[in-house]
Amino acid sequence: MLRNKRFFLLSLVLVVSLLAGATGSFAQEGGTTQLGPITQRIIDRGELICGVNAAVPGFGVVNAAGEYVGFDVDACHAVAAAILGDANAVSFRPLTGADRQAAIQSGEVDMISRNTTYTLSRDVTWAVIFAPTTFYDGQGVMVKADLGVTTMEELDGGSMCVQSGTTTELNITDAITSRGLDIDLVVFPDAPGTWEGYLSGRCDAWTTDRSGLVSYQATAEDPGAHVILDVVLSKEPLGPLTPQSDEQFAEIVRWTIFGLITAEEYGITSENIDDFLTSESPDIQRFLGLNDNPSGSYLGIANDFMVNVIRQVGNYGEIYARHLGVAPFNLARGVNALWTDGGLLYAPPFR
Ligand SMILES: N[C@@H](CCC(=O)N[C@@H](CS)C(=O)NCC(=O)O)C(=O)O
Repeated sequence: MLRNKRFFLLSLVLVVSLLAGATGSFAQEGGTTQLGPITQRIIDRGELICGVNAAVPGFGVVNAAGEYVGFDVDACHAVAAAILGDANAVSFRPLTGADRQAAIQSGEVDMISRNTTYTLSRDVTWAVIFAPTTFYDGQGVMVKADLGVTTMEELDGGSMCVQSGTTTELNITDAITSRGLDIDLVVFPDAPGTWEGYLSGRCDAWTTDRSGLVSYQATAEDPGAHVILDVVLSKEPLGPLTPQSDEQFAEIVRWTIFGLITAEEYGITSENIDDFLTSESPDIQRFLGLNDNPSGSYLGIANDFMVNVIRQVGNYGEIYARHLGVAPFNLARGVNALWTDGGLLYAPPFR
């Protein structure tokens, strides 16, 4: 009787595992990759839902045609191309700094790609997985040129505009305290409000990520009227993030970002990708999933997923050049160059 019961239970476990395997798993050499719940829901709905910025030109903004565009926005397009084979299968949700935690925890968005700093407390308390850093940044301070200020110390006794729900707000408090300064913080809920507050004279200075300062200065009516001080108050490694509840989806996002960096390293672009499809190089064949070399199959997605990503979105360098390397930003790559060019961008091998 007991043996029969055991046999029944064992068979039940086997059938359930087989059924689970049949729904949303991809066969691959040496095993199967079970799709996680977020990957599965993206496939079922036929689009990715991505939380982005709508207020930082160059990184995430709505253009005149009503489309979301920018460096961070392209990370969403890349993930859509990786999973669905269509870079345009994305729906965007604008998020302010303070909206981010609730949006990712409630499942309102599948992922966020919005100048978000990778920190210990966010990693743990937001229950998220940060993808590789896509933009190494640091916090800066902007003042009006006619104020004649060149250092933080000269702002003693003055005021500074800052946005709530950001690392910026926390860092500036530390920076003021550690320097023994007396600077009043005037807090706003979003970037346009903070900028307007600074412009209208509510504060003497504006502090945020240097990328944000460059973005607003470059698109200001008179860029020369503002100066970004020669000070970096923090480390702000910015990149996408996904819920901890789906490690498999996080792997896809992680390797899509690594793929963008790797493509730049190999010199594979949206323009020349077809030339690489017949490459004799084992590295390239593995990276692009050609000639039965496993690549995307490890992730449960199209084996040649990076071909779709590069063809439709381009490599890291192309994305950077398209949004940040052009006027009015003309932002140098700096530490965001490849490691081979003295920068910090380094992707592990596709092997
Ligand atoms: N990297 C920082 C700051 C990010 C941030 O929210 N920056 C502001 C100022 S540039 C922004 O993007 N605001 C846009 C908005 O809230 O609409 C963080 O992750 O907290």
